[in-house]
Amino acid sequence: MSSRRDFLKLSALTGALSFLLPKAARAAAKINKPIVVSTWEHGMPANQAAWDVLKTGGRALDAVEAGVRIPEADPKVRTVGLGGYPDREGKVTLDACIMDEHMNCGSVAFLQDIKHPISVARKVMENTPHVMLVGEGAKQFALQQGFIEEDLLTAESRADWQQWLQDQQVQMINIENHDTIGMLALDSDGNLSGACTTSGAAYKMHGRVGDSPLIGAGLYVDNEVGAATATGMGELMIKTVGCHLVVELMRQGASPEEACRQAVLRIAKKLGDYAQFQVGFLALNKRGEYGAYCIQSGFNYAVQQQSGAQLIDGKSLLGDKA
Ligand code: SD4
Repeated sequence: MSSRRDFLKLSALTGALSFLLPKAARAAAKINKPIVVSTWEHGMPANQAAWDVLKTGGRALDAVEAGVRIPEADPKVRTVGLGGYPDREGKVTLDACIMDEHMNCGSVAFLQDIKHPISVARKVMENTPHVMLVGEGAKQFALQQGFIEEDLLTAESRADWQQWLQDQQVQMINIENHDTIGMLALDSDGNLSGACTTSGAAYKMHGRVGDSPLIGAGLYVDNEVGAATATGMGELMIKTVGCHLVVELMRQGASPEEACRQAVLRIAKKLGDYAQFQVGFLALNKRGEYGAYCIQSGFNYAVQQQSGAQLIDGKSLLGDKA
């Protein structure tokens, strides 16, 4: 009891004396919230939708779901949801996951014919005892939950796939072929959540699942520390459990950018063929600081906070060496 009283006295004293701190230290002590960050340029309109939730004091979980639903529904975004590039059999198969401040998480993988996998993932989290549903089971669950079945292969995606069948070149995931939206938010209450959704690597094998629906690989949130999400060649994130690694590095004191850089270095050290691929990590910590790092240049990420919206180029391992 007395230690609690001493603590309260001490807090009151430090509060009262905080004007004696240098301005920079006071600014550093302030938590930058609310804030939302997300991968690639399609993160800009997505962040705007998330910001509409956050700016009125809404919950980070609601913000990230609302945010990533924007590219999911946009047929012009060819790598998420409706209009996503299909697999090599011409099927659009979607992967998504979501995680909140209480370590609740939900995920769907290899889901077909449902435009908003992120919302199905949230229903898995909230309405089932499980974390992950895949394929036909995930679709049946979505239909039971009131989602509508629709054909996600647009005329453009069909035409591109037919073109691809001619030469069957596997594409490297990069700015010309950018994919997943991963989004992280810190709300006014200081709580973190994240969401990640994708149609996955274009022209992947039928049945292939990437990192994006895998908690720890494509997304991880620990409300004590921070959150991370990833984009790029999912196999590399799965092999290193990349987003969990980024959060653990932040726990050990790394800044978001340094944690992302260390995770990229881990991939580079362990996986000999890393230079052929793109991987980008994006992280946000409990103080509202953010950062990113990737293998190749060309990865960018969107930030929306009180001061406005920005699109930022991620630093890269190979780009920075050049
Ligand atoms: C995947 N990570 O399925 C996804 C693809 C991606 O930018 O993010 N591309 O491997």
